[in-house]
Amino acid sequence: MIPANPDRFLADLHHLRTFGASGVDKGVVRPAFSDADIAARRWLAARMEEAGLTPHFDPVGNLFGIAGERSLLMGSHSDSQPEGGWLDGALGVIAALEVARASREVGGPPISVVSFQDEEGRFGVTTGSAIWSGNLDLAKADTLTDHAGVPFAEARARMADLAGDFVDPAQFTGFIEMHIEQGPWLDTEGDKIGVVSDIVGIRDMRVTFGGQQNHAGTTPMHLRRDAFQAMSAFSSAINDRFRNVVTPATVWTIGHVTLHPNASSIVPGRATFSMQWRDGDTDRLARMEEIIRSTAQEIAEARGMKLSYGPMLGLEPVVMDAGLRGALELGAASVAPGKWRKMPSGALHDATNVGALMPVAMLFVPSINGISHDFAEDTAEADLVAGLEVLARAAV
Ligand code: HGY
Ligand code: MN
Ligand code: MN
Repeated sequence: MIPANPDRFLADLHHLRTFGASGVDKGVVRPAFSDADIAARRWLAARMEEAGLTPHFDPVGNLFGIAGERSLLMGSHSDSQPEGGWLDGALGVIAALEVARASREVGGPPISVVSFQDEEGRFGVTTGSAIWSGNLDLAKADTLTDHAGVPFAEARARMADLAGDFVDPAQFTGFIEMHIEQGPWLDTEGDKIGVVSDIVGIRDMRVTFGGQQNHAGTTPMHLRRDAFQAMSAFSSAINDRFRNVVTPATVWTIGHVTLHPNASSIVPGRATFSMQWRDGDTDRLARMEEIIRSTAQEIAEARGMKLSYGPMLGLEPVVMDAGLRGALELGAASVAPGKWRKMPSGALHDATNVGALMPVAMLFVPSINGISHDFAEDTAEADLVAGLEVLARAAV
C-alpha cells in the first residue's frame, strides 16, 4: 500500500490554482511560458524537492521530479488553455506528486513525477512531450508560432536560466497519467473512474484565405473578395462533405479566427483560422484532410482568394498498455466497485507522446456536467480522492 494523503493532495491542488487564478469560478489563465506558468513550475520544483525528488527542467520547460533510481513515471501538465479549468493537467501532476511522496515516506516503490510543458498547444499539439518523445523535432518546434506570432524558440528562452539537458527516458519503466474526463460520460452515467483504452489521433493546421480589403460601403457585393465570406462558405461546405466519411465519434473545430483588419466598415482582406479534427482512425483523418484541402481550393478559386496553409501538426491514435491498464482496472474495481468503466479518450494527452518511449496508461475521474476548457470546469472532491486512491494502488 502507498498511503496517499488526501488532505495534502487537495491542499497542493488548490495551491496550484492560485497561479494564474482567473477570479471566475476556480478557473486559471496559465498558458505555457506565461509568468504564472513559470511561477507555478518553480513552486512545483520546490515541492518535488521537499518530497525527496530531484527537480530537473529540460530545454523546453518540461519539469521532472526524479526518484533517482529506475522508476515509474507519473504526471501530466500544469500549463492551461487561455481560459482553463483548475484540474486539466494539474490534477495528474499533483496526484503523481502525492503518490510519489507518500511512497518515499514508507519506503515504497520509487516514483518520478513530470509536468510537461505546453500540452495545451500554445505552439503545437502537446508540444513539450512531443519534443521529448521524438514526435516533434526541436528545430521544427522552434519555428512554430503562437497566434500572436511569438516563436516557440523565443518563449522557451524565458526559462533558459532553469534549463538542463533532456532527461533520459530509459530510467523510467512506464507512465501513468491521471486526468479529468473532460466529457459527459462518467458524470451522466454515475461512474467514478474511467480506465482509458485508447487516445484518438488529431490533425491541426492554420488555413488562410487572402482576398481584397476594401470599403464596406462602396464595394458592390458582386465585386467583393471577402475573406470572411470565403471562410464561412468553407465551414458550411466541409460540414456537408464530411457527412459520408465521419462517425458519431469524429470531431472537428474551427476554434481560432483572425480577421484582418477586423473592422466593421472594412471588407475583410484576410481570414486565418485554425482547422482541427480528431478521430481514432488514421485513414479517416487522412480522408478528412483531403476534403479540407480540396474544399478550400475550390472555394479559393471560385471567390478569387489566395489560399495558404500553416504547418500540419498531428498525433496518431495510441492504444494503452495492457499491463498498466490492468493495474488501473484492479485499482478501480477495489476503490469503485461497479462504478467504473473502460473508455476511449477524445481529448489529447501527453500519454500519447510518452507511448513512443515506454508503456503508458491513463485513468479519468468525472467532469461535472462534462465541462472543460472553461473556467467552470470542476470535479467533486470525493471523486478526485477516489482517483488518487486508484492511482496509488496501480502504482504499487
Ligand atoms: O485539446 C486537447 O485535447 C488537450 O486538452 N490539449
Ligand atoms: Mn489536459
Ligand atoms: Mn486541456
